[in-house]
Amino acid sequence: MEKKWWHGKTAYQIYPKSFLDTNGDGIGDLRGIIRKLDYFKDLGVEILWLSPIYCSPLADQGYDISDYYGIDPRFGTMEDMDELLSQAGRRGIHILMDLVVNHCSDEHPWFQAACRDPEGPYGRYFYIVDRPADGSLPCNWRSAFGGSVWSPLPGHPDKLYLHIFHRKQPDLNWENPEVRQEIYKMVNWWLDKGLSGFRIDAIINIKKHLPFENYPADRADGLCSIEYMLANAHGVIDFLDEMADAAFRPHDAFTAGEVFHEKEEELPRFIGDRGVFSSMFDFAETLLGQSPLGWYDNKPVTPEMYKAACFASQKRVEGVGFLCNIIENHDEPRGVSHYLPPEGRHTAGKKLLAGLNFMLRGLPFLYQGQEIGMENRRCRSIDEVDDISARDEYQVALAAGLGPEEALAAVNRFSRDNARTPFQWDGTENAGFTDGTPWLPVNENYREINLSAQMEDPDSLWNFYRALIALRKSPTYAEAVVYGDLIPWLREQENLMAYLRKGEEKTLLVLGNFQNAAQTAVLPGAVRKVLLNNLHEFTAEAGRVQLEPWQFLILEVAR
Ligand code: TEU
Ligand code: CA
Repeated sequence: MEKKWWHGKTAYQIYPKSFLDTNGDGIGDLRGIIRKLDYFKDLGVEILWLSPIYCSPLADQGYDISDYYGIDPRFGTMEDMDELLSQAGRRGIHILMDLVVNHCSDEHPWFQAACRDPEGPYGRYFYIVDRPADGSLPCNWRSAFGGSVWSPLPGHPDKLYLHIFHRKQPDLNWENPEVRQEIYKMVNWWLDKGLSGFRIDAIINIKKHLPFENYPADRADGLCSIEYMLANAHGVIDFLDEMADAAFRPHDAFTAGEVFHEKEEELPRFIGDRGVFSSMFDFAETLLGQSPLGWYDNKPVTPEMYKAACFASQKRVEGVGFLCNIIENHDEPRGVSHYLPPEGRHTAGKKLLAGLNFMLRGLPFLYQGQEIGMENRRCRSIDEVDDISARDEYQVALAAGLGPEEALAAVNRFSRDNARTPFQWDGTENAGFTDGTPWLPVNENYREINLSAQMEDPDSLWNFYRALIALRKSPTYAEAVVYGDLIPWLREQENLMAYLRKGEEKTLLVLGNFQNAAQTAVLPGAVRKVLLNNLHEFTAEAGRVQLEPWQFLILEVAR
């Protein structure tokens, strides 16, 4: 596999709205990110992905863009962005933006022009159809945030437009070459500015299987998940290859695709040596336990499920490319609340989850607040919920016959707000996030969980992440951590997740006792060195290691 500049780095996703507010309006901003660049330098993070900061009505928190060339004034100005790029560059930090081109905002001038003249050139930028005379819909696909993907075109009750996400997010018509050229022009404009690349939003959705047709309904609403259409759609790679040639490859940009439901045989074309992307996220773990019926029907994730999913993903990309490994992102519940059972939700358990994920082969991608173990937020009423997805899932649960309390419980487990509460900088009012009123309330636990306390505590989760990042860069072990083969170890031993990372010279054994009871594990060779331990105990004798509840170890072992 060809070596790339980003392979050995650690990446981090910033959710700007909740990162740091510097002007008291309760909304995180670019100046807040600039102010904290030394924080990332100190932590060892070298790639930052910013969730969208473009001009947007924020109907879906910026994933609805009304001007791809502008910074939303709530986040700052283009001067701030330029300063962020240059200040980051000075520190060796690469900046990625979010590329949201499956759809734009209904307030984008393209869509406004399409509404004025659906038969004109901008009408062809979208999927606009005549409403069937019998009042039916062109197809029964369900939008990601509930209801049909079809809504009436404003000003034209006889026409409908397609939106896979919210009705304020009309899908761009990638079949139209003019649309594609406009997008590539914009991507090049940003890359020329000094951006290192993009995280690419919801990209599998750009290729629709046409003509529009129904699939079997999968819920009582008579609609079906978009997945059925995606399974039938072919050719997304051709669009992406064109975009890579037109923009990514000439800039040697780093790109991480948000890819779901890819076709197995297309994997090398996604992330192989001449792939359309540098990498893509591994969502196998986040999809565990998910029910087609809705959040209310989701099943808990067990350690055995987690282990199996991680190893299966590793196997799939073996010899193909690098995945971006995540515990959480802005669409997911907090990983420590989701993957750890209640009896494991303490610092030792959080370190175990951190280490097991971080040491997988691939690019570790931390999410804002993960490094201090931020947890889910509990809402007492649906009125406290901001997330449009959670509000829809609440209705889905009610429609399925759940009572309001059960429906709220489901929403609290999976709401995207869980990951979007303000970053907990310190124990002062509003966790040091803002002097004003935060746009989304700070998690009530900020006095116990905050960065300032963890920076002072050598045994904190934060210092553990720092040690993991340092190990990934250490001259002695980097080769094994970054490029070493991943070989599952004692795979059948229940609630033990263990693997070898076999490099050219060093072999590491990663061990996690994913349960609230001790167990022992057979060693593959003599222990040379304990590189990381989330507890103080360490007992190895007669070729076995004793593991305390929730113990996590990285050992250098003889080959
Ligand atoms: O998420 C995409 C998304 O929600 C889907 O890909 C979905 O998770 C998948 O189909 C599961 O089967 C991205 C952003 O991360 C999210 O915040 C946005 O709301 C969404 O796109 C729309 O831009
Ligand atoms: Ca602000």
